[in-house]
Amino acid sequence: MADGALPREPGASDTPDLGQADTIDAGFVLDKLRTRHAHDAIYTRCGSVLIAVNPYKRMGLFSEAVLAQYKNAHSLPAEPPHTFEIASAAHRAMIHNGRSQAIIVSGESGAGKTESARHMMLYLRYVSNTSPELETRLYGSDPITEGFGCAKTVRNDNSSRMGKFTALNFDPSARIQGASLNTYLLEKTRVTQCGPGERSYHCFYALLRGASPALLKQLRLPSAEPSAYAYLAGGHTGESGGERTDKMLWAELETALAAQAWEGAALQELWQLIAGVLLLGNVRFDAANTDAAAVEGSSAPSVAGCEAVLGLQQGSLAKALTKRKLKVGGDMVEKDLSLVAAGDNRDALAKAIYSKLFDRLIVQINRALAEARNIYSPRATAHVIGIVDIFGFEIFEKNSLEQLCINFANEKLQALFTKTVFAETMRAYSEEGIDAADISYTDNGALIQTLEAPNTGLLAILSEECVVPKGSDEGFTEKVMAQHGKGGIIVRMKGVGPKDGFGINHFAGLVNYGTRAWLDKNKDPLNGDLVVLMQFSDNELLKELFTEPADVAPAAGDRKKFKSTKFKGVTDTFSAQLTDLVGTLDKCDLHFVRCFKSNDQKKPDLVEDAVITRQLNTSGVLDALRVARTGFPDRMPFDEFCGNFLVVPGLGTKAELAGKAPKDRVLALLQKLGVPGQKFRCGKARVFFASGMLEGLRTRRLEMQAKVAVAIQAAGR
Ligand code: AOV
Ligand code: MG
Repeated sequence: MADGALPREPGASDTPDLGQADTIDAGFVLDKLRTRHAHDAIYTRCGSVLIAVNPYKRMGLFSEAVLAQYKNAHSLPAEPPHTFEIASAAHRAMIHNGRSQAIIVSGESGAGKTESARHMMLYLRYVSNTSPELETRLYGSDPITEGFGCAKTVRNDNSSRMGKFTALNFDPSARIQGASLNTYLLEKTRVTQCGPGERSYHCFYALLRGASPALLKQLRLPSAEPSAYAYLAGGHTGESGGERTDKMLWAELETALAAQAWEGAALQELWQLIAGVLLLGNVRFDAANTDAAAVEGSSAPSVAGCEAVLGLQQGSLAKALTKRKLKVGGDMVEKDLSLVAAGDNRDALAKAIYSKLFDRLIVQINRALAEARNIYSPRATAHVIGIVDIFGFEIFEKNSLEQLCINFANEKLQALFTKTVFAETMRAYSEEGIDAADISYTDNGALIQTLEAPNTGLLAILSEECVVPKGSDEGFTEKVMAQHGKGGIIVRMKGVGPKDGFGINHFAGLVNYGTRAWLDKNKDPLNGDLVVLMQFSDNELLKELFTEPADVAPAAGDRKKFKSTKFKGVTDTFSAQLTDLVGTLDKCDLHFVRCFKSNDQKKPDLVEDAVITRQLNTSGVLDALRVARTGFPDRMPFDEFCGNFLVVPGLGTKAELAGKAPKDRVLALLQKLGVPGQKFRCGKARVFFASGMLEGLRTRRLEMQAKVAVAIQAAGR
């Protein structure tokens, strides 16, 4: 399709809304999605949810002409389904009902979440004015979050290795006045290891391939080849395979960082930290010394380079990596670390530097955004439109704590989905005496409780095990099974010992989790000596990153410290962030985009049935359909409806309906408006409308009012 053309639809006999179909089952939906995909109709409405199937090819669906088409649509849904339609629905709802809105984009890795979120941002930016400063700072921040937070994986050449929530603040006149960004759970392990065919974060390759030889030399990097660095050498060392080459990203990063005030010494320090991570990876320890680790002779240049770029005193790094200071009686003594412990120490430091730097980049983006906001509009924010782009549900052959966190997040979002699409509708129906007996849905409330309940939940048990004397992975697994093993949510894992893992029956299916190293992963410990060393760095940025509170996890068994500093594991922080996010989303009207992969080979024009079916099962889309088809998703109290429509010229005067009871007035008005009986239900105090009906009535009201206004003007001439 030529750029600028309108989206094509398969034909009049096809429905772009599965909610309108007569029969609903997985086979039917699969068939529809396949047919539509074959006609390049990648979007399908499913009641209030949009299904977006990744086409793996550019289709010209996002041109200015298409933007204008959705902006100028009289009412929704009136156009072919599109991510612009969802963004438009959120934008219009914000203006109409004065509430904040959020769009939750979910789906498997590589399904198109980040692309879809980008398209919706594009739309919101197109329909609302904003200042040039905000434009550059918000949209210009993209290369930073992508460069430092995305990486090539086997599933996606540009995979987001963190969750992201972008909020746009609107002033009372619906202009974008500000924005903010939150990120969740950056994947730290990728900094020190990446599997075959995968890469570490894009920024490392951008630096090596994009920076001048002079800069690389200043950064003490001995080679521009990724394969020269141990942290990168284990994975794919070529380009990511995406549309943006590493050199292009470097150029974009230079501009984007400058726009966030990363200039001069600060910018130099930033790249010094990235170089420092690469050099740290090249520090090897002598394999012969297993009990008392020592840096290998050939690693001396890496150590020296690392000390230079990290602003450390000569000779201080090797010592801090291989020894630990202990207090014995009143004296400090040095204890040798084992070969394994020294390696862990080095990797923990690299991960800490990188993840703290990433957090700092986000803080800086938010600072710049806040400044731009003050320049532009000092008025109070009236509403927010937020977009959540978060890692989808993960079921791998081997699953660990990372998958549990990701799947926990998906359970929380699924609960919002359930609540929005099903529970609220059901409750409203029953309150109003409308029969909806045959609509059922799966509620995951019990599972969420099993994971997050204070004291007894799985996450609480994990953090407690991190601080009790002799806490262990096996002990944790046993306690979880003792507490939850009989409820049917957490079950024994087949094929492993009872202390090595468990299965969890998620809404998307059974996932088996191996629990090895969970305590360490949750503690994410960093040797206190290294923290102190960083705090004395000459690199101001590094010093600042490590001077923030709560750097050191308490040693196992240190209960006193636990009580006083309240031990916070990785999962506690994540769980708190999630609660925060869900709290924000709870205050918003929610819209959902479910992204689907068409096949596992990233190929255009190919639909694999098993791949679609897998996603239908994990997305909750079929359940949503059942409700969308039978349900009446829009509702309005009788009084509000009369208030809105009694004033419409030509529908009868207030006096005519004055004596009637509210419900009879509504019925009379609906009759005058010609609304068919199957499109609405009257409850006790509210009237319910089938999907799209209310929006259509609103448009008609505006049109009728406009007609009368024109007539009055004409009469006045
Ligand atoms: P994700 O965000 O869902 O994965 P992306 O949005 O990065 O997935 O999409 C993956 C790739 O699919 C993109 O780089 C594009 O090549 C292609 N793609 C996705 N959507 C479209 C579209 N609408 N039109 C054309 N190509 C598309 V992850 O971040 O891995 O969970 O962690
Ligand atoms: Mg993504």
